[in-house]
Amino acid sequence: MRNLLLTTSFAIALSAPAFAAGTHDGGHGETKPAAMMVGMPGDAAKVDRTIDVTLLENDEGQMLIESEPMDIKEGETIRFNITNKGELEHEFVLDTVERNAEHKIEMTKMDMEHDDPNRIRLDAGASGEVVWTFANSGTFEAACLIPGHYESGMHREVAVGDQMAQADVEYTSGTIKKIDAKAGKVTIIHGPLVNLDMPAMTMVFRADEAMVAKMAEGQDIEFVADRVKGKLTVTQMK
Ligand SMILES: [Cu+2]
Repeated sequence: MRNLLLTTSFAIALSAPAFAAGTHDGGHGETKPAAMMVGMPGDAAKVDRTIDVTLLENDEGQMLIESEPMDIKEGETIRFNITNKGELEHEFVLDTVERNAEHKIEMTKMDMEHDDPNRIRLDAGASGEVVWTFANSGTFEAACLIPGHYESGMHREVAVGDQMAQADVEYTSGTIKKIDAKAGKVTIIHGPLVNLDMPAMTMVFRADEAMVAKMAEGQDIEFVADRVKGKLTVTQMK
C-alpha cells in the first residue's frame, strides 16, 4: 500500500510541467503552475483585443466552438467573450493539446468542475469571459472537456506566434467592387485568403487612407488581408 501511494504521487509529480514553480490550489491536489505553456491569466485592464466565442450544438449532432480564427500574436492579451448558445452545459478551456487530452481522461473518471483562470464553465444560455495572455508561440487548443463533447467537435486550434506574418505572405487576387473612402472600407471580390482560413467571396475590408488612395473601383489587385484590432484589413496591395 505504501509503495502504491509513493508511486502515485511520483507519477503526479512527473506529469506536472517542469516549470511548475507556482502556487497550489485546493482543487484536486495537483500543483498548478503560475505560468503555463499556453500563457497566463491576463490583466483585464490591458486587453489587446476581444475574440467572440460561441459554444453550441447543431442539428447534425456536432458540438462546436465557433469564433474567428484564433490567430494570436505572442504576448497578446485576449478577452474571450464566450456565450453558450447551446442547450447543454459547456466549458471553454485553453491549454496545450496534450494537457487537454490528459484532463479529458480525468473528466471521464469524475466530472470535476474546475475553477482555473484558463477555463470557464457555462450553463446553457450563459456567457462569461476568459482574459488570457499568450506568452509563448506555438499551437494550443480551446476545448470543452465535458465527457463526449471534445469528440463531438468541441475543440479549436489556437495559433500563437508570428510564424504566419513572417512566412512568405501570400497575395490573393481580387477585384475592387466598391470604395467607401470616408468610412475607410472597401468591398473586394476575392480569392481564398489562406492566412485567414477564408474561402473566396465578396467581403468588406478596412483600409487606411494611404491604401484607399491607391485603389479604384473595378481595379484588379493582388492583396494581403489580416485582422487588425479585430477588423479584416487590407495590409498590403500591389
Ligand atoms: Cu461542451
